[in-house]
Amino acid sequence: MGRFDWEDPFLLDDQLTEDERMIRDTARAYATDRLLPRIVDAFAHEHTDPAIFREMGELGLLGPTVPAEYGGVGAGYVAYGLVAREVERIDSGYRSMMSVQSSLVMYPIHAYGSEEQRLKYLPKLASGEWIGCFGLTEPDAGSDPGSMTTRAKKVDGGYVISGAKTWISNSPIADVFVVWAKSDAHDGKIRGFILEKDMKGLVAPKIEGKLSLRASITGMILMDEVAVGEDALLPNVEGLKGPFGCLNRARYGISWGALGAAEFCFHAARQYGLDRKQFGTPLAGRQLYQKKLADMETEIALGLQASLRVGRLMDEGRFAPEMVSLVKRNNVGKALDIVRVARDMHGGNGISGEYHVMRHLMNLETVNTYEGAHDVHALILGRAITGIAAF
Ligand code: TGC
Ligand code: FAD
Repeated sequence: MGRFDWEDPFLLDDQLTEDERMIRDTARAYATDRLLPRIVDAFAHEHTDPAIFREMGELGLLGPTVPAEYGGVGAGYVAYGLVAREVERIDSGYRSMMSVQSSLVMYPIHAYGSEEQRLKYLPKLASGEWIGCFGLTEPDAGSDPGSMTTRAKKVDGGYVISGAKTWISNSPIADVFVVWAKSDAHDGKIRGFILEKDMKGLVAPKIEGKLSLRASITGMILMDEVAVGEDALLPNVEGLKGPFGCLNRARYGISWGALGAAEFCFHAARQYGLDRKQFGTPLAGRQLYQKKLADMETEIALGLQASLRVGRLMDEGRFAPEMVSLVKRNNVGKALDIVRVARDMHGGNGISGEYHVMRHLMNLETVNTYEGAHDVHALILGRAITGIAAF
């Protein structure tokens, strides 16, 4: 007979390699010791601490899948997912900072960049000395990025880029901007460009007053005839598959991360129910309370197994984007349900910052929308199931 561990019902831990457990433990210790003590204040005051990038960089948590010669640690995608889970256990905004840097900035420079671009940018992004952002979404092109209007015009020796990107994580504090634009030199196809802070014509104003993801700064990227050289073009990809190749990785990481937030709230609701007595007994002794905990544990355990499977397939080069849509959509949707129920189980205390559950709930509203909204992933799956695109 096997043992049953309520914190790890399917013995996920046993399915990891020694190296994966080590990276997971490093991320967990950092998140608990360094991120948890800061988050209540950071969220309340909408404060993003750029030092977090350098701290994560020191521990090898930025771009962990990038090979060591470029500053990464050459880890696999399961390890990357485990890092996302640990960081998002504390806050989705901190995971967002990490996953944009890793999957949306370092990945495209490594996968689509020239050797010069890799050597120039990746080590400083891996150490957190430089902060990166990823500009795909525009005011009139969100779920439909193919309708973007940002343009790269060919000029002697390079390009001139004009357009506006919005809802861009990290942009107001970014040094490096991976921006997607339609290029007239390439038949109007979408191409990636690496822009830098302080380029003439580029500004990145902050979007103030978010009620979600308040510890992660978000802004616009406004480009008014930004002149760049040929060396700014990512040479090795063209079309929407460029940005989507990055999104596959980030969405997969989110599928782990959202469950980290859900686990935090599940554990908190369990402890709250054991400690809190009403009608003469702990709330955790009530059937309704236990059913909610059982539902939470079930969805978290199933979701983690699914993400682990997709991660293994990714490491074997056998994943399909639809698998990522399935786990991103399911795990974030389930996490949102779990966290809302956990908020309810905390009663009045559940709305206060120090219990964390309401913050996770507000954050997951963003996570459900970005990187492909919940219903957009349903349509991606619907297309695969029926062969008919219903976007
Ligand atoms: P569609 O016709 O489906 O495809 C156009 C081209 O792209 C290729 N492709 C993919 N390649 C790799 N991976 C994928 N997942 C891919 N999906 C599509 C496809 O093969 C085709 O290639 P080619 O060579 O034939 O041209 O394109 P569509 O315009 O019909 O797209 C529809 C849809 C809904 C799938 C897509 O537009 C979509 O996923 N929309 C959601 C947009 C989105 O996710 N935006 C995210 C912005 S970044 C962000 O949110 C960061 S937040 C991060 C944080 O803070 O953590
Ligand atoms: P819309 O596309 O307008 O969608 C609105 C609603 O309509 C959604 O419910 C959607 O599911 C639904 N919908 C859309 N199309 C269809 C359809 N065909 N059929 C049925 N329903 C549909 N973007 C970046 O490029 N880089 C970033 O770093 C980044 N960071 C972000 C950080 C935050 C905090 C937020 C909130 C967003 C961020 N985004 C980023 C943008 C994010 O990816 C978009 O918000 C997302 O893709 C949805 O686009 P939209 O907001 O324009 O919504």
